[in-house]
Amino acid sequence: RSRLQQLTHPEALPLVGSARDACRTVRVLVVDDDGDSRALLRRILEPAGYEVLEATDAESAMELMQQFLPRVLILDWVLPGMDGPSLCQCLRQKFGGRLYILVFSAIMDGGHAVEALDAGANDFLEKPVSRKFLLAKLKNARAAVELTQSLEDIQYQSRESQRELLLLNEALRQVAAHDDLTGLHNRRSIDQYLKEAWETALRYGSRLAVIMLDVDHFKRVNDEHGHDAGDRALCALAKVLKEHVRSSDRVARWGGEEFVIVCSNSGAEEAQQLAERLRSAAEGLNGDFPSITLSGGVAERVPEMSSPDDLLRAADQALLHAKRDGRNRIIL
Ligand code: GH3
Ligand code: MG
Ligand code: MG
Ligand code: MG
Repeated sequence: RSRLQQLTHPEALPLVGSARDACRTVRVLVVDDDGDSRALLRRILEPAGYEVLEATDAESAMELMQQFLPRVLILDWVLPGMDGPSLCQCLRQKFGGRLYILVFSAIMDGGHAVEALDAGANDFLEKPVSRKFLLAKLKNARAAVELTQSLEDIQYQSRESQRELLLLNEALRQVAAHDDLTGLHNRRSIDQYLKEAWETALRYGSRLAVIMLDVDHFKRVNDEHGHDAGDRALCALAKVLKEHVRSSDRVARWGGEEFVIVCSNSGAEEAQQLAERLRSAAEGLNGDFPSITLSGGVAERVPEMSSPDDLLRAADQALLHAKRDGRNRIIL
C-alpha cells in the first residue's frame, strides 16, 4: 500500500496529539498546490489570529492532520494525486464532525459546490477570495468548531465523571465484600458466592463442598497472649488459607475466629484432604504470634439438601463433632 493509502485508511494510525489541545488557537490547514494561493491565505489569516499550516497535496495534508489535528481545513478542489471530493470524503470519514472543511476553487459553479457539499464539505469559497469574505467564512468556521469542542468537552467530562463513579463504586464494592482485619472475603460476600456456586452445581450437576474451620480455644489464646497477638494469629492463618486453596476455592472469614471455604467442583473427599492440609499448615505456623490449632467440618451437597444453608449446617455439624472429639481435627 502506498503511504497515501495508509494515511487515508479509516482505521490507520491513531490520532497523534489530543483533540482537546488542538483548538486553543484555531489551527487552519491550507491544502493547495499553488504557492501564491497559499501565501495569500497565510497573509490574510495569520494577522487575524489563526495558526496556519500548509500542505501541497493530499498526502502531506493527511500527515499534518495526524500530527497537528487542525480543526479547520481550506481545501483546494483540484490537487495532484487525489482529487478534492475523494480527499474531502476521506477526511470526513476519518475526523468526523470535529473538522470544518472549506472547499476553495477557481471554478466554484453550482455543480462543483453541490459536489463539494455532498462530499462532506461544510462550505465553499471562490478564488480569488477577498480578505473580508474569507475572514467572515472563517469566523463561521471558528464558531462551529468551538461548538463542537464544547460538546466534546462536555462528553469528555461526563465520561470522566462516569469513570470516576465506576471506580468509586468498585472500590466501595471491594470494601463491602472484604474483612478489614484479614482482607479475606466477608460473610456477606461468601453467602452470595455460595448461592451462585449452589445454582451452578444444580444446573450442571457438578459437585460442591464446604469447609468450616474454627480456631481451637481461641478465647484462651486471647486471654493468655492478648487480643493483638490473637489478631496477628488470625492474619497469619488467613494468609495460609489463601495460599493453600485452588483458584476455584473461595475463602472467607465467616465470623470472629471462624472461616468458610467454598470448594466448587470438589467432592467431600477432596475437600477433606484440603481441610486436612490447612489444619496441618495452621498447626505448623510460627512467628510473632501465639500458636493455634484448627478444627474443621466438611460437607458436600447432596440431593436431599434444599439450600446452601443446609450445606452450611451440615459442615457446622461436622465441625461440632470435631470439637467434641477433641479438637485439632477434621470431620467429614
Ligand atoms: P472452641 O475451641 O470451642 O472454638 O473455643 P473458643 O475459645 O475458640 O470459642 P469461643 O467461641 O468461646 O471464643 C471465640 C473467641 O474468639 C472469643 C473472641 O474473643 C475471639 N475473637 C473473635 N474475633 C476475634 C478477633 O477479631 N480478634 C481476636 N483477637 N479475637 C477474636
Ligand atoms: Mg490546485
Ligand atoms: Mg467459634
Ligand atoms: Mg473457636
